[in-house]
Amino acid sequence: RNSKTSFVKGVRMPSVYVYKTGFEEFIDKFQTRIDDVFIVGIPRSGTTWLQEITWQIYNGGKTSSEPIGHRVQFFDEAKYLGTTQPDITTQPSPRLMKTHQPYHTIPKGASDATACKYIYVARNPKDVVVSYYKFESKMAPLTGYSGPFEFFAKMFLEGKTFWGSWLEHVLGWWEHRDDSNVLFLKYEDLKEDLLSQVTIIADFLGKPLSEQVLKRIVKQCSFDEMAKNSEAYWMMTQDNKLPNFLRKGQVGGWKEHFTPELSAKFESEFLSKLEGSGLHFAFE
Ligand code: PPS
Repeated sequence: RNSKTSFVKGVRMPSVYVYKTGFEEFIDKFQTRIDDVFIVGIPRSGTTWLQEITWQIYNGGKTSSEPIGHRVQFFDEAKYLGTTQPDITTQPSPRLMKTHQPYHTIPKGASDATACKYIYVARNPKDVVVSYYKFESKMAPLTGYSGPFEFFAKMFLEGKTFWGSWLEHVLGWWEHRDDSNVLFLKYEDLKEDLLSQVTIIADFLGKPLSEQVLKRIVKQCSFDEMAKNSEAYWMMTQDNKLPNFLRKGQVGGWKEHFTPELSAKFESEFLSKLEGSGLHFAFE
């Protein structure tokens, strides 16, 4: 790994986001508002997709070529010195935000009057690790990774990639799936039937939309349509060598990268530990 790691409340984060800028204090002091919405997921689980869907729901099916990080801000980058995002703390309501924080570090309202909403998206870990590796390899000059996939996968299984263990992250949020302010989604379900998932999201947000607008959002948030607007999904650092958040947008791509041994490790380290939780993933 090329970049430095900092720990924020025990969570492994890229140092550039937190180094000497007090991100931990920022989390402690952050005041949630009742109409805040956090989109949450471990990196590469589909958070950009959910940012775009949520923004369009709030904007009646409009589209925009403004960078997604300006429309739905990246909470974890709020104290990054190089950020081009507006200051989250002074943004008008309703604030839409994206974060990779696990449940235990996410800002929570002190009372019902300040409780906000969380939309969590989980994705099968085999596709996550491939997507994450591809992303981090391109990020190599900044926060990334320049070694082989096998070693990255080992770090991922050990919870040593940024934002920590996939298993703990997903299960930490899964425990709260029935909280009234939490909506737990799966990437594979969005791929399978986007209309029903967008309808569920709009209802959860208290923004019921006409069939016509829902269908428009579904069309506009397909991978191909979003890819046409790819300017909106670059990293916020104005360096065109950095990756676009969109890559392939498929389920099952892991098969091209996994050996049978690695697949068996994912089964024993992660998937067998989901048994009894009621959480299942589709892998193709
Ligand atoms: S990041 O870097 O943490 O913000 O990544 P994140 O946005 O959470 O996840 C990126 C993966 O989501 C895919 N994606 C989509 N899939 C299907 N449809 C749409 N519209 C869509 N938008 C983004 C993106 O391509 C990444 O997955 P991979 O497998 O790398 O393609």
